[in-house]
Amino acid sequence: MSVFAKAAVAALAIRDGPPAAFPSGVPAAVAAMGAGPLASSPAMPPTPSSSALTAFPVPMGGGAANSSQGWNGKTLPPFLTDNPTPQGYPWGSMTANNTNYYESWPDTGVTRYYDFNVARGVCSPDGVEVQCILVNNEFPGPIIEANWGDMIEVKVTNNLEEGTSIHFHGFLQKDTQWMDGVPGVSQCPIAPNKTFTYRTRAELYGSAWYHSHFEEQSANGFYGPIVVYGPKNAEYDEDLGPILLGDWVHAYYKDLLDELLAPFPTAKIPPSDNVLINGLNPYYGAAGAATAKFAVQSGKKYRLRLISTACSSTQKFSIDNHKMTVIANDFVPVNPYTTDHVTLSVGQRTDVVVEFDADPTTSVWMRTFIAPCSEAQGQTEAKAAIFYEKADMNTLPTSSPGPSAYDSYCGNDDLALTTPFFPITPPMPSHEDVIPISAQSNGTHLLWYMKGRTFRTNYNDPMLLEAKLGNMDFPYIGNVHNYGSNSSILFVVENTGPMPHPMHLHGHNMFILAEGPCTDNNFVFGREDGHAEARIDGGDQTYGNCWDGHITNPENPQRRDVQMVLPGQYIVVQWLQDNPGVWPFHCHLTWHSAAGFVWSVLERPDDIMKMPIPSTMAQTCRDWSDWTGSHVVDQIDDGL
Ligand SMILES: [Cu+2]
Repeated sequence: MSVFAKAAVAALAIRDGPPAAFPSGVPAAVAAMGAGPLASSPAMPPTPSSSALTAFPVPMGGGAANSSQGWNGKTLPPFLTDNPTPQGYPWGSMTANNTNYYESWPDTGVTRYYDFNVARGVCSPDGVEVQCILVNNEFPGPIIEANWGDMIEVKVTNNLEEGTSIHFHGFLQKDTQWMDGVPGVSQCPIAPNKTFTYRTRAELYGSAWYHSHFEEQSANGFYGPIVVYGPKNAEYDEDLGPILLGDWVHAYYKDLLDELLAPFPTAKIPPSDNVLINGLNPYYGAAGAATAKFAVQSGKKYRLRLISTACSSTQKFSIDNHKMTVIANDFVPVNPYTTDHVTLSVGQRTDVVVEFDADPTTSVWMRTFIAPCSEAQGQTEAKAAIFYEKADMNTLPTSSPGPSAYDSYCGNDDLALTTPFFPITPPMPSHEDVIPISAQSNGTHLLWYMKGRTFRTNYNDPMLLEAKLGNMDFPYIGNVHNYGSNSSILFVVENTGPMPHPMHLHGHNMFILAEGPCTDNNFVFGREDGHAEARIDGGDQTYGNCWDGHITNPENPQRRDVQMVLPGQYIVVQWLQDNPGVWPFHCHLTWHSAAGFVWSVLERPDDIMKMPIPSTMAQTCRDWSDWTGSHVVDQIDDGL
């Protein structure tokens, strides 16, 4: 058994009971930082939301200086109104079923401005004070709101003592490919004490999140929700806003990286310690820690924007005694279907409509549970309180979990169930790659390999900027695959190992064509000894293809930007080369993507050379080069 597998088994073995004692938990360095004012926090720009809020106060967690969550528990408007609304909507006559959002979007002429100050601080979302990385001194970070087609501009000031960057998850970045926020791929890291301004269009609409793509800063809190208002594909009365479901670690990410990348064979995948809903969930009832709360009115239907901001775990979401209707997966509205729970792997979003049809005095729990395929210790369930209008808000609910609340299946919903509301039939692919996944030693360290190749970024030399200059001869460790001007690419991702992998492609929504069993290592890896290992001695090998060729819903298959591939299974994904750039295709499980689990797609290089990449990108690299000229960059992972 591999070390990773042993770690998984160990994690599973210990996850049932609480630890013997409440952890004292505060590193000396954190305590020394105190809970006073943290790094300077510039005034926030006015939030674009002008909705009449049915807000009620949400108690602040923990007593540290942050945890504000100004958006938590408030309803959102149908769209932002401080802008033109031709034909009654910011997007005019465009609807969810008359517009192919990959090809056209409203040109609203509106820009939404945000000012993000990124700094280290102390936070205590669950009652345990830890070091975290905060945007504007908040955890989770401020909400970004825009209407479909608006430009979003985020000025980021880096007050960390290390680099940083922001990735806008699920954004296509068509025409702004250099704004994808991946250090060493689309940009140099933002150097300490420098600013960088991201500017991108909200080309798709729905629910998403932003997060740092620099090392594992997101594990310590550097993320926040994004809501892009757009046409409805289902009716509801109110929008209950983002509901962030994220696991939480109590250690600083650099210390966890030391464990993850300890020399073989002592490497260990860091388990999560807790799980949070909108940044809250008292750790074993920790005094002073708050529970997230939501207010609803009996008889109304609410949209809930479930967003997995998890570091590594798969979430099972449910609401006691209530069913829900799925209306979107990631940025893709789907034909509605009803369920009693939702599964979210890392980075995924599911929008649901819930009819709150119980008596007005009702209060119930919403729950998110860390499914047992995840590396977890400590607390594996978070609860948030939902109060109907006549419920006693001072008394927490006493409702019982539904039959699927602790469902252990880690895969996404059956592909047969999930069809996009705007149908698209994928064309025949013009190129196919079979990509088996393996965890193996490179001689000293345990790393992830895709088709026998692993990845490490070079912060100082972003691949997109090299491609712009016509330099397509990338180092082998960049794991770059040049797909030229192919029209459409198909990947068969094969996972014979013991862990699930949430596979994410930047710059695209993927057609999810099929999934199925894939267990025969000898077949997959071309071996005779049953080992789940690819050859890593260089050169492209051919591997066995587990896919039997079937496609689920071939006329209109599921599309999304993250899809889970389960242990012993394959997934088949396809995407259109409609967006020239350098796009990571990676496992979104933080500790996997940190250890080489990244494949770099080089798409339409001839068109990259014609891109009008602004000079701020080069200046960011000069600033980074200056900083690294006098500071050592402590990069022990692959950098993403
Ligand atoms: Cu993974």
